[in-house]
Amino acid sequence: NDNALEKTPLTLLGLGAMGTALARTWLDAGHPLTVWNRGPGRAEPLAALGARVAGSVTEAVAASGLVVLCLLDDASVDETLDGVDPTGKDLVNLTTSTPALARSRAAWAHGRGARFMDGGIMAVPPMIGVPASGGYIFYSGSRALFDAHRDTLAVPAGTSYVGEDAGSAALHDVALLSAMTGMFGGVSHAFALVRKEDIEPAAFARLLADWLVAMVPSVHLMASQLADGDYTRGVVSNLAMQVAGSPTLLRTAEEQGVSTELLTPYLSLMERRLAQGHGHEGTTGVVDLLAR
Ligand code: FVH
Repeated sequence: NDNALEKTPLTLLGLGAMGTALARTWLDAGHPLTVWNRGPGRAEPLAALGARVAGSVTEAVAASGLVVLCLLDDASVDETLDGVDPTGKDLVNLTTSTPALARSRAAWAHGRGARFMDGGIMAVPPMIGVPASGGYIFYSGSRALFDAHRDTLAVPAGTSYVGEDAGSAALHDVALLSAMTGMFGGVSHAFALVRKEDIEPAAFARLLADWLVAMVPSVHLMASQLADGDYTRGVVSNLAMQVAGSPTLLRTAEEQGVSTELLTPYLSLMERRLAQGHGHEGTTGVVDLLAR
């Protein structure tokens, strides 16, 4: 196991921006590393650092007990694993995936005598191998695999094991990425509003970042309301007031010549919740409207 003095050998399939960053940390930490990439050219810099370059996926998988995948998407994982015999291997897929596909991949691996974990990387490549960056990776699936390799897996980034359900890491990952997507949507709209004015982007960015940081703690209030079902507790800005302010947001966009397409979906949900008689709540009830 990873606590042994010898560093655990491992194989990495996929040497894109993220795969290369991961590989460098394992090589720096002294792990014997076998790498494979579909296209040419990506492995050479790693070979110069001591990586062994496999000529095929089959050769790469055969080289180590622990096999990590970091490919573009689910289709590339399916293509890469097609025809591979994973018997006796510990497979860790760090490619961004859906929960359902992570579960079916776990079933596929178990059916062939392999252990499987899915992972969701909460970091961008420059954060890999930099503990102070706060980057980490969600893992779920075989607890035995996680326990056996936790030291090796902790080399590139912090680890957060979120359960035996192989789909759990992907669900956590995608939930956080979805929140980030909404945030970037709001940020894009804000920059579009001020773009044609005499407002310095860097100065505006500072205001924007500070405002978003000030608003972030509201997620904890939302969580506690969801936990006990009381959506009125602790509300400081009620839904009725927020919906009354919506036309101002929309009219300002029109005045500035900016599309409202990023704003209207969320504002429409707030209006629906208000129409159902929840004006005294905050916006937590939107979560219930989204659940199908
Ligand atoms: N980079 C990031 O900021 C994010 C941070 C959070 C996690 N994501 C996920 O990490 C996975 C890999 O992302 P990446 O940044 O390494 O992506 P690329 O640099 O575009 O490299 C893609 C690699 O996948 C290989 N590949 C693509 N298609 C296939 C295929 N059909 N069969 C086999 N390999 C394939 C590609 O190979 P090549 O083009 O060099 O031949 C690269 O090695 C990803 O899930 C992110 O969501 C990154």
